[in-house]
Amino acid sequence: MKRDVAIVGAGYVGLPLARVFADAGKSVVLVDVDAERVAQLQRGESHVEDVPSETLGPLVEKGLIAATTDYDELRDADAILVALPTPLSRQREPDLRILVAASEEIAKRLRPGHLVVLESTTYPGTTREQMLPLLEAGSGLTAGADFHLAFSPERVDPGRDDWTTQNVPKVVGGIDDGSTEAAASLYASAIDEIHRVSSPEAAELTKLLENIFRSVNIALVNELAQLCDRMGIDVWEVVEAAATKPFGFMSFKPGPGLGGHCIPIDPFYLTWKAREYGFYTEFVELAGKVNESMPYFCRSLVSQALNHHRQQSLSGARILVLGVAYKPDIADTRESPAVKLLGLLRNAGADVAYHDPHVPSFHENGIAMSSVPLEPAAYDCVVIVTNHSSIDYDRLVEEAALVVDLRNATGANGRRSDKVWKL
Ligand code: SAJ
Repeated sequence: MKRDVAIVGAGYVGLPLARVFADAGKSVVLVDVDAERVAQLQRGESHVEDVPSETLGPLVEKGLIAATTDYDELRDADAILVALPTPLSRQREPDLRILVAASEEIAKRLRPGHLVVLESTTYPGTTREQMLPLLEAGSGLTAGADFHLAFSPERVDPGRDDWTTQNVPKVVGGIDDGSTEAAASLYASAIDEIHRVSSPEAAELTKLLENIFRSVNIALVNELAQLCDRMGIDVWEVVEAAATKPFGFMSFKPGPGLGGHCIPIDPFYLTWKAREYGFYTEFVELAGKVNESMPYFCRSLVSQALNHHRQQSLSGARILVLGVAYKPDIADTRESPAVKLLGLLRNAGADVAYHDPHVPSFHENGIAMSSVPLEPAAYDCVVIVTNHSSIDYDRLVEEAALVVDLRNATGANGRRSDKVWKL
């Protein structure tokens, strides 16, 4: 069946993208290798919080959104958008195996007139150096002349509903003007604002700048948090005060480290590519080091709190980790610093449980656990690692014997209470 748009990858990027095109009346087919996920989507059931089943269902019933594991359906689509994971290898280098495999499958179905757009966050050069040759080799076609090829970074902020795929400006950069215009006009049919750049490399680096900007600034306040701990200054008070400056400052908050599938990972895509040019992105790497040290710093904070407040060591202490998702009010635990901290506390001999209203259970980093009821008094220490808004933190402080607050969830009350230790 002819489709306006095919989206390869039905994940947290692909599904909101499908929704926004369907809302604009376009017919969309989602192509994914996960047969169970495809079957769910065909039933109108969503696995992505940002696109609830109540929204997806009617679009599937109307035939505006379909899902398949069959790459052959790409032939009948006018445009092919690729929204696949770009993880790091164990050596923390770009792992493009998923993208390469998909490009080879796409190439077999490529035909003259097709538009292909890569949305996955990756290093500058991926579209032109990796994807283009695979598409040409597998199809016998010539990029630019026979089919259009561009990069357009995804800018999904999971859990956010004020800035959405529809109203966040879309950056597009093609291998030539024709490709840029083809991508721009496709996205313009469903997205409010389009911003053209001169090449896929510029678009790829735009996304990395956005995410590295966050990683570096979070690392700055994380470093200050460690200094403030030694100086006896409340870093949260300082960040809040600096945020009163109406210009020239953007506030970031310290925490137990970086989670998610973007901020902790994307900077290393640029670091890796820069080496090809004999260039060392020292800022980026230092930020990574500082952010990755935070779970260890927080472990020592818990140890100090138990020691000073209850003359207890970590070993044998009953600890409740409150919030294991990688950020508040979502269920995703990927790369979550809470999971790293939980493992460190366990390795130190503590008896650790977790409570997270959004995460009934998880299996990450070789740790598989289920959420326990929130009973603060049953533990020697409660560690607030992810500050979900549904928790009553004042009540927690009343009921708990000791609280270590890594997110300033207890706010001013935390400052005043002698049983609250804050990052
Ligand atoms: N974090 C801090 N301090 C802060 C902000 C965040 O410690 O001041 C931590 C969070 O707890 C989380 C991690 O950093 O563990 C990442 O947080 P995030 O707010 O960047 O959330 P992501 O990774 O889900 O979404 C980000 C997008 N977020 C924002 O722009 C606010 C955006 O950078 C990208 O569109 C998206 O990643 C992506 O897909 O690249």
